[in-house]
Amino acid sequence: DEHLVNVIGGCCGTTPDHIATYKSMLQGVAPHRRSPETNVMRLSGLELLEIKPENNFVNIGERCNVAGSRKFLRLIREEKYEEALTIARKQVEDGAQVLDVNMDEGMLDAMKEMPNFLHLMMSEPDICRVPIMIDSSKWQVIEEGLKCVQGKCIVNSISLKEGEEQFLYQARLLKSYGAAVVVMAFDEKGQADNFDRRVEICSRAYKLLVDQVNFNPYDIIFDPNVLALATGIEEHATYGIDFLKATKWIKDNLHGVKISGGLSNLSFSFRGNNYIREAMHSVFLYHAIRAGMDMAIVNPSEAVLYDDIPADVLERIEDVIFNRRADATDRLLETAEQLKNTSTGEKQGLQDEWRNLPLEERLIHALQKGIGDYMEDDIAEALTVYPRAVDIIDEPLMKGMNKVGELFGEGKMFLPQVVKTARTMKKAVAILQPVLEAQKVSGNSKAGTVLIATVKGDVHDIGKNIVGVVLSCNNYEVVDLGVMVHCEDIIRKAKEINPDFIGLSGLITPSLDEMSRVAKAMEEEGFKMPLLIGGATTSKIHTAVKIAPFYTGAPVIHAKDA
Ligand code: THG
Repeated sequence: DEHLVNVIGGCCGTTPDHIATYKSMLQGVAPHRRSPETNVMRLSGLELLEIKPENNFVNIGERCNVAGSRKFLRLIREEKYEEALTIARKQVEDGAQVLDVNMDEGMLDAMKEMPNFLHLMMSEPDICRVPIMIDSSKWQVIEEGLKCVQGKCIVNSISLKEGEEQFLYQARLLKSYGAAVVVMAFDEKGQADNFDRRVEICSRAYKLLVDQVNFNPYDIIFDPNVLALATGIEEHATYGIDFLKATKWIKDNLHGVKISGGLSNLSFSFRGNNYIREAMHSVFLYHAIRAGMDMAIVNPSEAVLYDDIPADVLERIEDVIFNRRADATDRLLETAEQLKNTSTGEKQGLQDEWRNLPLEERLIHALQKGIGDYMEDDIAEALTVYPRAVDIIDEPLMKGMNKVGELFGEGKMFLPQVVKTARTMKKAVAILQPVLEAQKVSGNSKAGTVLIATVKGDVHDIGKNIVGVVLSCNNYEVVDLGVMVHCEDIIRKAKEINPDFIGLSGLITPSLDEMSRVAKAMEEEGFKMPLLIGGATTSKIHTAVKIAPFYTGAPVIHAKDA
């Protein structure tokens, strides 16, 4: 009578007679009719979550991610599922309105872990009252996950990186599962990292979804790629402002869609300094929400509020986000350093004191701080002290670089500082170059040639580009094949240039399988150069267990960083 049901029946204990009596009771009764479509995004766990303009902003908890939390990874690896569930519960208590779940890690069987953990979540009412975001870069894992969730979930993610056919196939399946979807701004050429590419890819994906699949626009979430800011690499300086501009464009032009992003990606450069990271997150969110961002994958327990950020810190963060000045990264680093050791007694006036140190210490100091200003003078002096130019590289300069490596490893230096250091090294080497040439005995002053590539299926290259910069600053010739590079192309190029080693990079889990494939191909070719494995999902153990056995020509080495 309340028009709530479409089907009536009975199970154990009922008989055909019992069921038959329904028939007479149901004469003239109208079944449930589908509610008209609304102009809002609707998601659900046990409870409905409507995303309307007046909701302001939706928090998606990031912590149940084996790639984004060491603790969660350890708990899953050790099968401590009860404790892993407490991480999910705490996020809901801290205000998460959706929970992201990601099991992509080289040594885990995500096909097993995803359904297992989702089933456990589904039986905890205080967890599963919120919608789930199934996060994986493997389509099969997403499908396994879709079979486990109740309510209307979000799938994170699909993209055009493998072409339209695959995209349409996946979108149709998602529609039949009734899921909402995150579409990453990737295509066959790679990851969108400027305004135009973001607009190009999202418009194309929108047309395909709406016109060809008849996907409900209110079920589409675009992720225009939140990328790391203040990395020290010039090309990255526009990442923040272009994201904000693209967000606004998408909201103004692609009717109905929502915008999301992984907020913590933004501050990877400042790992180890949580205050600056959290402050960057809240400043970026403040502007992103104004540009039209509807939701973001965040750590819901972060506590730094936009309003509490001191004006000078805020200004420096905004300088970085809006790319307002050339020295924005340097100035933010300075602030980060000050906030780290607030009791630092270093006065402005003392800053040049290091010029009075002995030569070797001055060179080391200059490298460590990335100060190139006095390099000409110091190198000229060094040339009168060291017998050969190459000794200057081998001794003080390398000592400085090793010190930098050590500090970076201990989390005491941040990426942009390391990049600056590498540039200073490059400057020193450039000054020495003519002398090196003149003193050269045999014909080779290069440290070596390296062939690097992001493997097939993977569009990420920011880390690899940084490695490329650092290597070339250290006198290597770097041949970079780019992203989504097919195994055959890597082999062909290696045969042509015979590099001293090959470096494979990847950020997502499927890349791990692809790396094993390249190792096998290198074995078949009888290659003899070392293979270096690097990138976010790679690990020492995965390299040892799943890649190294396939290639016997030379060592296979897991490389944590440049
Ligand atoms: N877009 C979409 N999905 C995504 C991302 C995105 N999913 C994954 C990721 N990016 C968002 N999730 C995280 C989770 C954690 C962190 C960053 C992004 C993170 N973790 C700390 C670190 O690595 O320094 C914490 C480490 C720890 O606790 O062990 O920064 O962009 N669609």
